[in-house]
Amino acid sequence: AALQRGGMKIKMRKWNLNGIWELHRENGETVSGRIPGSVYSFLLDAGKMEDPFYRENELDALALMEEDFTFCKTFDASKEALEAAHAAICFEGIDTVASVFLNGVQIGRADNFFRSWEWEVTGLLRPSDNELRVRILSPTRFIRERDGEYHVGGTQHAMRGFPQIRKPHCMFGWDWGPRLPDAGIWKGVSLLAWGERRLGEVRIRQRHEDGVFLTVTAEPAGAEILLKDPEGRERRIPNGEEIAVESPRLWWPNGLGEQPLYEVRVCLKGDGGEILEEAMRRIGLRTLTVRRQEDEYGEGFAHEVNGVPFFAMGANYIPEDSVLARVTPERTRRLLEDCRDCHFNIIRVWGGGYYPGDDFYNACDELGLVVWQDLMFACANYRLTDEFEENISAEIAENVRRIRHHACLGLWCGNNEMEWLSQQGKYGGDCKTKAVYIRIFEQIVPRILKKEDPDTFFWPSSPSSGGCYDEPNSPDRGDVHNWDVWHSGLPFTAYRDFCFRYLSEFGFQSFPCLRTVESFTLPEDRNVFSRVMERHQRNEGANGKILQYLSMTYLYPSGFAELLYASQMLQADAIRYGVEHFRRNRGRCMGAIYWQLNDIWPVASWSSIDYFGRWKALHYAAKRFFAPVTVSCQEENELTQRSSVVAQPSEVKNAMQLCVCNETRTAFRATVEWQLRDAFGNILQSGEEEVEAEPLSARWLRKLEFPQVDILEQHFSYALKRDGQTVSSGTALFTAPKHYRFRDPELSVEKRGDLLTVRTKAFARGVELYGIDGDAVLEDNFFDLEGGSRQIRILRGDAEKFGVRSVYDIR
Ligand code: BMA
Repeated sequence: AALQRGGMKIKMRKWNLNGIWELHRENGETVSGRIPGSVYSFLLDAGKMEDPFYRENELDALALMEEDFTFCKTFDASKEALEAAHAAICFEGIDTVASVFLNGVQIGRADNFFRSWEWEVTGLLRPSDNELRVRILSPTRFIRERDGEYHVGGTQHAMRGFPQIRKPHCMFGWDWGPRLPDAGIWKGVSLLAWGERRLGEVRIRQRHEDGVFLTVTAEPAGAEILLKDPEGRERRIPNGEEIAVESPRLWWPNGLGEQPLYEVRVCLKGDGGEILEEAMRRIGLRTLTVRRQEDEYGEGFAHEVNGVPFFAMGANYIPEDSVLARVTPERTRRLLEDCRDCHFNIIRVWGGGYYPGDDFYNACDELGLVVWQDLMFACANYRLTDEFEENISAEIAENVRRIRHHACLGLWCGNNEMEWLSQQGKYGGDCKTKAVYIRIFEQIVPRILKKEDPDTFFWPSSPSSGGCYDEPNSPDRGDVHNWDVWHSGLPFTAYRDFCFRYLSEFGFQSFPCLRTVESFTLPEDRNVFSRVMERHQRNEGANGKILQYLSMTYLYPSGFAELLYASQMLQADAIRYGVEHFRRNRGRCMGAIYWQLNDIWPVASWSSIDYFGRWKALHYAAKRFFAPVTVSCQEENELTQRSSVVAQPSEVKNAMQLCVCNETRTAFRATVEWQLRDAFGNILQSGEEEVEAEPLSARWLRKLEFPQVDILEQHFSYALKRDGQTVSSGTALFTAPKHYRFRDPELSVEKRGDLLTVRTKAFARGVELYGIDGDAVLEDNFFDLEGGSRQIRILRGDAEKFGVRSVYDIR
């Protein structure tokens, strides 16, 4: 029958079925809204639900999810669709367990958020009033019932039973995220129609060896292939045969070179030469792998691009919003640009969220952000049935095929923390769950990857030393998650006790700024131990932990806003302390990816950019400590040698040692200047040194000793200068900031156009310029100022009135 429809020549057609749909609730209520969308987005847009982020509203929003929901749409089908040899309904993503009906006939069943679904509907369509119905089961009931039959363990921050469903784990809660397991149709829906033939898989392989050789293989074999270079010159290349790329332009990560991109267009033509279907893949010419080499310390772990090992600098990415429909390509792009602008060269997509959409990878290709891609398994055990194996195999194959051609793809990683935690017997890890772990992540997953993407490096877990439960979190091999600072409560000087090979996680929490706290609180909630503030802190007791760390560093802040500010200063210093140390040990250590880049809602967390896109002190600090060329200081002072002021008197050595790090491919010649200053910024002693920093190196300078220094009144400052311009700079104290005798800097700020001028009368540490009536992202912020004034450009934002503070105000 299909052939009689005369579909032989019909080209692939696609009709969008997004837009307005209806949501039917169990109580008979009907709400209309937009797809892609969800229960929460429909109810929020219709004004039928309170903001789930506000105060304790999360609880009501969670209770809602005990219902089943039905999403419906009616649509007309064109003559072309009715007459085509094949017609299908395609869902790019359904959240999650659902039955789908067209005109009363069940066309499919979905049970995996991470997969797309295409169901043939040939013969089922009618010219008008086609009714598409998606019935979604309550996610909370679903996991409870399944887990009742067979329990699988997982992190206590998510709802019990969360690993029972292939849905982003963090939707059920995490130690930074609320329990808001929404349901819906989270990606596009369309009606497809085509004739006899369709485009199939497209595979692109590169060989780099005295030139770059490219093989594009597209199905069917008759498909035509065009290659367009970054200058826009296009040529036809043979399908399935290797060609040499003329004057190839290589793709490099941010900071190491450019990101030229080539376009591969695949085109299926009909007998008369008419185009039936087209597909496009954008690629970058590069080799990108991980170099593991045995050495005197153990085994190295370093990304290698075009044969050059580089130091990975970046952060961990988590889902951007509990209500997925609010994540737009523009918002994601902005977040990623904020990474590029702070000199990130990598981003880790963490395994408890979801595989981002194509826009994410396109942006990373363009911005030079290498992606460490976890598969979506995290902090859990799973039950390995045949059905589960088939389901995850299809999920992985589909996502790998979608993502594998991207220039930015740095590696595939099996999961987050499962090898490490199950080795410790966490989440009920017994022999059986360990055996299941090995089967999934050391057999099933690598087999799929070998078939679908043999050219991309595979790593079984993060952290891992290579698998088989062989010391997964060893400091001497593979990647490490280091939580001595924060979870284990050690002071951040403890980062210096280790020389890890590659940190894929280490982090430190802070509160978001006052404007963000105001978004979810009433004035009476604005105390960090209030019920609402505790609900917006998912790592139990951690508001107290922030105060614990605060006590080691700063005076007790008397105001709420100053406490928020102090927490951010603390976080920025902690991570800076770590990153600078890791970069100084470049070679042995080859990566520092801090936990975490962003937030899923407004919350106290490890993020450097909050839910609203506001930069915390840490993000500004990252711009300084991730800069391609930096000077940093390893101080030996009271903090590194005495545990408290009442510790037995002992001699404390006061010394400063500077180090220049160059993470570019060219040598850098510059001058390092240093000064010993008083609390007003006056210079008491100074020196300078010419340095030539080799490409991709860390270079120590001679250690400076200050046996006579007055540690409470004097401090150290340093800068790397080239052609009169400061490339990198910083200050270091000889005691904790709480004990330094800061003088009132009488800070002032003035705005003229997009320029802010800040003035100080004394040494001011951590100068923050903040919008009072709006937001602003500045070219620099939370910086140290020795005296005089400095001009700062506003990069974006609507703030007109600005306030200013510094560490002096933590009192
Ligand atoms: C790691 C991550 C996350 C978690 C974070 C902070 O373990 O993989 O699971 O949110 O630390 O605890």
